[in-house]
Amino acid sequence: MPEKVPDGALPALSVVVPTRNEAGNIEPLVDRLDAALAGLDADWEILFVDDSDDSTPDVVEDLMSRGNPRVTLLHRGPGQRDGGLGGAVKLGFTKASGRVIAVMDADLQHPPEVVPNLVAPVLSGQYDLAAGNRYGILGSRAGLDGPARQVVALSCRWLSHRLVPSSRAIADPMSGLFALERSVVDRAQLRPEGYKILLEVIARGDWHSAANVDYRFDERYSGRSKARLREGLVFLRHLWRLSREARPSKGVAASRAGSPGSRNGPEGD
Ligand SMILES: Nc1nc2c(ncn2[C@@H]2O[C@H](COP(=O)(O)OP(=O)(O)O)[C@@H](O)[C@H]2O)c(=O)[nH]1
Ligand SMILES: [Mg+2]
Repeated sequence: MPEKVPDGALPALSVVVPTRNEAGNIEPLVDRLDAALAGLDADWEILFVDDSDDSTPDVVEDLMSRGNPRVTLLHRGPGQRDGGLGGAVKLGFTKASGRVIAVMDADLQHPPEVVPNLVAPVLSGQYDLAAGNRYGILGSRAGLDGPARQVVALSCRWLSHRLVPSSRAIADPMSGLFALERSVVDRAQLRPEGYKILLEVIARGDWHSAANVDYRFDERYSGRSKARLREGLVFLRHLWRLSREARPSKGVAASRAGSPGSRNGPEGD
């Protein structure tokens, strides 16, 4: 793939990937992102914000030492892992150099091939926030293992839309796949708890218009989910806190991209 990052220039797009023990997923993720973004008319980088105890940082460093110029690693050792997943993404926001920042999981549940569609509405300047949507006509929740987890996911989404009015513009506020203009988080006082960093961004970020981008939520490629029952309780506490500070709905400003004909969204609840 041709090198597009001129010396000294900042990339237009940073892809922030939080990782905890994802050694088996790093190479396929980087390969598929490289292929997916090969046609992007913008420079880009991948920033891994890593809290692993396995060989994930070694795998990333190996890619860097083999000369992949796009890959950057920020490893947090034991005792430095403030905020877990949400804290890692928040740190990624401050360290990423791109004008546009995308966030995605490492385990390939977020197919890298959707990233061009996800970032296009923000790179074009038309929207300042774009969120992946598992609930649209073109989307799918195939990777949510079992009916129980699907019911939990739908209930969390319903609760978010009820308790955090500004989230109603976002069809899937629980998504870990999203992109934003960095001005959305530059001055925001983010206090993420647990896994739902997008909800925190929706509630506290300085965004004005959102696009919902359908995608197929795939099976995890390698390794195991780090989500535990405890995450459910952390989410409820997070939601409760946000609901007490809730700002008005931004529904009027919202529209959709990448999901022609999609009727799924808050109004479909
Ligand atoms: N940096 C960091 N990443 C995490 C942490 N917990 C989970 N992740 C990453 O967040 C993403 C989503 O986690 P995952 O276990 O797949 O959750 P699930 O998709 O809800 O089952 C993956 O890339 C994980 O490696 C954490 O404590 N710190
Ligand atoms: Mg996962």
